[in-house]
Amino acid sequence: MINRNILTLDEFTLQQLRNFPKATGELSRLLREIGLAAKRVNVEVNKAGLVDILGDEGTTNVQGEEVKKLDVFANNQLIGVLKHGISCAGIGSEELDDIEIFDDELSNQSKYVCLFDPLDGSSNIDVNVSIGTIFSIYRRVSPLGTPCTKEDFLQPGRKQVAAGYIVYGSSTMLVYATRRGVNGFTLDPQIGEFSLSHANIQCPKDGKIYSVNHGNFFLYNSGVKKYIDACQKKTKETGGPYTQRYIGSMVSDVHRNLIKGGIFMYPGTTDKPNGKLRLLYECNPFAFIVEVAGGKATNGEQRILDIEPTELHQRCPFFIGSENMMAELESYLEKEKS
Ligand code: P6P
Repeated sequence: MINRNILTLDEFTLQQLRNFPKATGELSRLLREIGLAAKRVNVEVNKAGLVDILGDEGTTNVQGEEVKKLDVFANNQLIGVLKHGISCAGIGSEELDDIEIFDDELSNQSKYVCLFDPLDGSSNIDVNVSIGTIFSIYRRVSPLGTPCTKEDFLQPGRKQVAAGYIVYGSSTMLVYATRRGVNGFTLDPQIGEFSLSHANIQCPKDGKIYSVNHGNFFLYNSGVKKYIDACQKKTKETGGPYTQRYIGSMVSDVHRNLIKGGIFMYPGTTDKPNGKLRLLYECNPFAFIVEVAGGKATNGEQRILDIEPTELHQRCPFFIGSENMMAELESYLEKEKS
């Protein structure tokens, strides 16, 4: 007996559709397709220790990173559901050098394109640390009825129609945002459906958690170092004490800070001034989600969502989290500029 008080993802997206009678239902269908791929990935992630799906695929992806078998599986699942659906004209993926244009009659009529990191944090797979899938959805700028083009994907993050992630953690959660709000769905293994568990997620304006890789401390610029130093010196009287939480899996780190309040930083370093994280399918989706929830996201100089992309896999420094913590960080960065 399905508990009618708890909406499934499918029921929720259809309910949202009722609020927009003119909507075609394409976005709802696209979100449900991503949910289906996530359920299939979840099955493999949950048994990763038992079957020969662990370990490296023996290839390296466009990032030059060893490709884990689960990476390839997750990438194939997402491409499969979106290519055989009728709600997406093409995709960009961390695992693919270039975009994949679906170029069939129905897909060419689709309004949307999708970018994703199919399995972020995959270096953690072998040691059972939470990992995640991140996705970003844009309305095409190319004419309907034609194959999608690179320009459909190189849009600033503020143009996103929807964005979300799946975190394969102690439970499996799908969180997605549209301009109407951010909602979280927990996979209910009894019915095999994502069920609404975190309605209308708001990012607390303040927090006591800061997340950064301290191993790179001496490679950060002085403004970042001074902010981290300030975090370590917070007392009860100055809004602390803060705690440092960093598990090296961005989806989990940002998800925790979104729910509890906090700041996540992946700054540029002296050797990698653009940092490590990818603008299109890591920074933009999370920036959209956290801004809709009331937080902020910048590259240290400008709003992430205003960055005009030039390349599919470009990186950018990344600072995201609670509004007031981000404001304090920015005050340190500004001071060092002057
Ligand atoms: P570092 C995982 O590989 C990832 O892309 C993000 O999920 C994570 O936040 C970051 O890299 C961790 O990188 O250099 O701190 O190990």
